[in-house]
This record gives sequence, C-alpha cells and structure tokens, in this order.
Amino acid sequence: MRHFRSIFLSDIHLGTRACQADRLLDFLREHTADHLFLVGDIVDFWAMSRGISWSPAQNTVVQKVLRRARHGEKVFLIPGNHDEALREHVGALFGEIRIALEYVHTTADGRRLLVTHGDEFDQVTRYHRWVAVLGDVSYNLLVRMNGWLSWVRRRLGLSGYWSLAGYAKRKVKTAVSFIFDFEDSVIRAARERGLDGVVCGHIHSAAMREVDGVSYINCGDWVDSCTAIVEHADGRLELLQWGAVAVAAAPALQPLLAALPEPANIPAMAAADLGTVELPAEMDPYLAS
Ligand SMILES: [Mn+2]
Repeated sequence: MRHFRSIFLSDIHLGTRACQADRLLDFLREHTADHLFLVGDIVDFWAMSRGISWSPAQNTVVQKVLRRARHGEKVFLIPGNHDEALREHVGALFGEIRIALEYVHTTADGRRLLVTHGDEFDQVTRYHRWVAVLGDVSYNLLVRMNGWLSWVRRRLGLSGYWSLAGYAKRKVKTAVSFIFDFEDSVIRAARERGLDGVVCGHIHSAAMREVDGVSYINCGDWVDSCTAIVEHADGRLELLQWGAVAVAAAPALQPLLAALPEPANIPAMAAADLGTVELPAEMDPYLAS
C-alpha cells in the first residue's frame, strides 16, 4: 500500500463495457491519498444513453470511493463532457464528494495547478459534438478489439497489459496533431491565469511535461491506458501506469495493426482538420442538450 498527498484520475467511463473497473480496483486497493481528484468522464452518461454496461466491479469502484470520502479522504469530482449532467450540481456534496466545475490545487511545494477535465479546450467536442460521438464509436471498437488481444495475450502466457488504442493514438498523425492542439490551448489557458500548470484528462493520453515553465499534466484514462497522476508528500508529481508493458513486448501484433483500417477514419481524431460542418439536428442526439 502506498500513500500519496493526492491522486488524480480521469476518464474512468463507468457504465461502459470498456471501463477497466477491475484494474482500477486493484489500483485503488494499492494506493491511498489525502486528496482524490476525479477529473471528469467518471460516469459515462452518453454511452449509457445507448445502453448501460454496469459490472459488479464498477459498483465496487463507486462504493470504494464513497467509503474513502466518508473516512476522511478529500474527494473532488470535476465533471467532464460525458458526465456533464453533474455540472448542474456544482457546489453540491454527493456523500462526502465535492462537485466543482474546476479547482485550483496547491501542491505541497506551493505550485498552483488548475484541475479541469479539459473538454472546453477541445474544439472538436465543443463545436462538433456529433464528430466526437462518432469518434467515440470507432474508438470503442479499438478498445473492444483490445479486449480480445488481451485474451490472446493471456492465452499465450504473456503478462502485463498493452493498449491497441494507445498505440494508434501515438502513431496516427491526425491523432497526434489533435493531441498537440489540445495541449497547446490548455497550457495557454493556465499561463493566462497566472497558474503554474494544469491537470486535465479528456483526450485519453496521459502526459507530464513542462512548456516554458507551465506544467501540462494529463491523467490519461481507465478505458485503455490505465494511468494515474500522483502527488508525493513533497509535492513531486508522478505519472503511474498500472500494469503496463512496453510496446516492444508485442511484436506479434504488428501484422494485425498493419491490417487495421486507416485510423485517419477515426472521426474525432481527424475532425481537427474538418473546419465547420453542418449536420441535420435529427442526426445529432447530443447537440440538443
Ligand atoms: Mn471527456
């Protein structure tokens, strides 16, 4: 068991089949903190409107978090776009969980970090939500394929976990530039507010880097990368990857990856290049909200 000053988790997507609740439970069992920040897309209401997938492990995740809040761990929930319904309850307490639109966290070494989900910095989600939703479907397909890749890995006796969607995100040019655009605008926002950095989520791509004195920290997700950001007692931040293995450990998968459809077809990723696109309202169940 390791204890930290803070743990930051985002994009758990409870309510979906892709949610890695078992892995997250393992992680929560091994890691406690004074502050637990849930940085958005914790419960996936979008996906649940298409069909709910709620496992016993997901129940246990919720129970565990509520119990920790009751026992004195300060738990903050910063809603994301998939759980934006919770934004109407900003300022409320759910059990002992505080809901806030955003939060400025001061680290033990005195740095002020903006904690926000980050979807407001994503032009695709904000202005072309239908694209984000379509992208969601392709993305889920990659994640689902990963499910049986994991099964094959287990059958072959390979240990650890390897993410196909994560691999695609690192390799596909449009995905990479989508990530850069997002990081740029998040960093700019933190700098304009005179803060030392930002902790966010949303794009499912964990990162920790410094850009001209501003820290960009992304928690990643618990759909395929299984990552968390932790703050040590002295304020040092660290990116933890839970049970991950190196890509090099999966050379047998290369032919399979080559056979995948050109991932530029992942609309949410490619949409950064689309400009303004009009879509009839009836095709967009999410725009109406
Ligand atoms: Mn999000």
